[in-house]
Amino acid sequence: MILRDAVRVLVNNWDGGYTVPSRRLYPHQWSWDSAFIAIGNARLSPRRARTELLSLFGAQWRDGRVPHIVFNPKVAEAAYFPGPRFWGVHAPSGSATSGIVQPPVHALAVWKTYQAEPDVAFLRRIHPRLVAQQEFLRAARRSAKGLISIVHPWESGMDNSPAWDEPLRAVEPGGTGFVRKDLDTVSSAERPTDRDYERYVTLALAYRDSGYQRHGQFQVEDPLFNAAYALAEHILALIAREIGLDPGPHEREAEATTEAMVDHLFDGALFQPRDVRTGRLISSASAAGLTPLLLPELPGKVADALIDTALDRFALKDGVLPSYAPSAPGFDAARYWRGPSWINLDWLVWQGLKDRRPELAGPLANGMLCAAARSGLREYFDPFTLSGHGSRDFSWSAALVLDVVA
Ligand code: 9YW
Repeated sequence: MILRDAVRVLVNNWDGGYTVPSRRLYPHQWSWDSAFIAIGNARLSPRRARTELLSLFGAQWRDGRVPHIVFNPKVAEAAYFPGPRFWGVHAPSGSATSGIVQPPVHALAVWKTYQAEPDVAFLRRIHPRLVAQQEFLRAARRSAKGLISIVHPWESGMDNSPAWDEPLRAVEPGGTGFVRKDLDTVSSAERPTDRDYERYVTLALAYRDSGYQRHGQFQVEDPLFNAAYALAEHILALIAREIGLDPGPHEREAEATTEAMVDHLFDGALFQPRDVRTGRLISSASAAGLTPLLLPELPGKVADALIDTALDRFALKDGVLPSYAPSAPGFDAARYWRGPSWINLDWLVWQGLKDRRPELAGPLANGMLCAAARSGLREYFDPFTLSGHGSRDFSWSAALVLDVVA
């Protein structure tokens, strides 16, 4: 039943060259969604997974950035806010896109797709694009500490995480006079607040008005983003081997980034974001801080400490993970990235546990399946009751459930 549903969602949300995250709420192509969706599609139709990824990279900018949204020209401007006119920019391919990025989990998706059906021509085609994506991040976003910054909460993929409350306080909200579309579909109790949106808009406009070169008053080194970046280097080394290139530089970059993360973002129990503007770690309780478990180069002691934290503060053994620790101030079981469980975060941590601690990975996989069985393929779930929130028929929930059972 869940599997039939998952296939139905992926088939219905396919738009000919890519998959929309959700028909009503998100009617365009999103960057990290496409990566997760490809991971699920690789189990059904590797060809479709390859098409999804190539279509996203088709909208890559000349500087290597992969925009977080690629707009469908057939969808009305008013269908999503902020739409193509707000961002005001086109990729060299001619597609209207946003100008910010999302966590670079695409190399992982490419590798999973390749493992499902080894197609060397695909690897050769997408490899230079993955390299350019990483080069953009190094050129535009790397600090002296060797870590990559995000310049907008939307770039974290976890828009209103309580981790961003503190750095967002420094942003003078000026962005008003916009009309949100999300509240037509989802209850305001399950979404970011208007106050959040005012700051999101202010930051996006500042970046846009500099031609997407100089960011506004938000610059943070996020553990999930950096884990994705370092894992991408690790995977680029695997891809390089496969297509006869030198894996050495990628291996060194993966190791150096992992080391920089441990040195600068690890607080002894959890990886924390660092506010580059103040130079201080943000003391938070986000499940993003568990995702460095994905990194093969992570020292065993650090991994063990993270697993202890996952057990103590995120109730790892009980099923799905909350996106924010329930005991921490700011937690909200229903509001978007402030506590609900998300299948993509569960899946990333599950990936990090599969080889290290299979006895813990199993219950987490089971938790994801229970949530989907109880409430359907919703966008997010109450981590205690598993009741569903946000949009219905959500693509990455469908895709990653398929991957978990495969
Ligand atoms: C929005 C599409 C995107 C995800 C993000 C999520 C949300 C867009 O939806 O952002 O309008 O709120 O936060 O991670 O990629 O699924």
